[in-house]
Amino acid sequence: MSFPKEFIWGAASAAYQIEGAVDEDGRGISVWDVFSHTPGKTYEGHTGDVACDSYHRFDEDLNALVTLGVKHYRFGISWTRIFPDGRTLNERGFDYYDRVVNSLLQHGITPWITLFHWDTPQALEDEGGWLNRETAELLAQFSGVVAEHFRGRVTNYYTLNEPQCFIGLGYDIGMHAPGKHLDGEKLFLCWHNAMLAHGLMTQAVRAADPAAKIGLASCGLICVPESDSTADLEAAREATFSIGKFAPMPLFSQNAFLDPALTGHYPDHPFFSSIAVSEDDLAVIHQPLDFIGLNFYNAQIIRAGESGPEIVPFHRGYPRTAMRWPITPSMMYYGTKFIFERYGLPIYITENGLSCNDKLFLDGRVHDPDRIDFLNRYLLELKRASESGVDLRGYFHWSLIDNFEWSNGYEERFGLFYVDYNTLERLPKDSAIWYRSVVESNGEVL
Ligand code: GBH
Repeated sequence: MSFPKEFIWGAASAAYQIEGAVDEDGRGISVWDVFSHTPGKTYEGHTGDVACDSYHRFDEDLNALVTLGVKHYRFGISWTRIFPDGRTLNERGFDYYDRVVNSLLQHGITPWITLFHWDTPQALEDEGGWLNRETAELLAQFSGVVAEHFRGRVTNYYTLNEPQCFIGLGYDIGMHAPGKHLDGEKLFLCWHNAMLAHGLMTQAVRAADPAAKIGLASCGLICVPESDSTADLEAAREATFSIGKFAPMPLFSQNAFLDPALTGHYPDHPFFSSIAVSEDDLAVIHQPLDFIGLNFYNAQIIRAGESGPEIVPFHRGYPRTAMRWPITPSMMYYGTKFIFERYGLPIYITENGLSCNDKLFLDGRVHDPDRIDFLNRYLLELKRASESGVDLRGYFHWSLIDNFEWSNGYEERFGLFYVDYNTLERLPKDSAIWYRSVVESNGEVL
């Protein structure tokens, strides 16, 4: 027993975080261009103007993938390269992605496209962005055009990446683009339009390519039990799906997205009933999917208390990443188990990783034992999940290379490859070489 023979190993990235070339070949500006250029919004005013310059250096990214020996790459297509103002098609926008897809295929690497990783066209944002249903319809139109364009070359698609973040961080707490502060009905309206986008995107991709395989990429609170007693296990499961009690906001829950998308119902919580939603809309949101993608970083520890689940605070000195996110490997086991048992679909880990204070050592290399230890722990728990019957299909590491970490700019390094931001050179960290051995052995070296 171990990972299944067909288990896939990959790495992930997102368009705005790596591409740069923000005004080339007709690209339009997105909310992240505007937000990152607004003083005070990102670490030291960092922007994605150049990022890793992947737009001109895809060959170097390809080399990185080949070095890892991965046969799968998850990356984003920038909406504003293809529809600069959200409405007008710019065919030139495909040139770069044609190069990417064709060279991946030539190297036996399967492309996995993320259709939306947060880069709403600013022209649509100026009209209200996710407050408008039309934003959802236009994103679906874009998705259909992408699937049509790549039919025969690309089979795998993710619709939305983490609506929990682009609505929660973008429209509620304002920490991400477009930096708005909405609440109540307005916030739910944005959420509902994002859910509609997911459904409409799925329909549009299937219409353009009936052979397409489609999933979503969700995040949000995962709770792990303090002990392996049945009481703690059930408390952790209950807490994971109990909206608004343990997560910072109601929408920051896995089931805020997964319930409507996979069961056709919003969770039973006032936030999700602040506006009456029609059965027709719910039917649009509830589309047959091929898999669930989960972005897993950290969890909350829960125990069974006298009157229901309660939080077990992280003790002093609890292990944390450079970003101070707690290290909670067992989420790979419990999180995938809870979600598999609730929804029954095959699961891919679409993101998992950490930022470390990576730097060049005197010997000219990047030694990152913290990343290797973190991954070893998380992947062992993923293996345990797989062995215990969770239908796990694959793992994409976040991220292939260091990149623009949103409001944290280039301060946080999530890559298996170190990027020297002066020369833009990519250099394998120790973890890259280690991950290669994991990939080669299908996890036997863990
Ligand atoms: C993902 O989002 C994004 O998809 C990706 O673009 C990004 O680069 C990557 O992760 C790394 O950040 O409560 O302080 O312990 C991350 C979503 C939301 C994960 C907040 C961690 C809890 C942090 N994150 N979450 S904390």
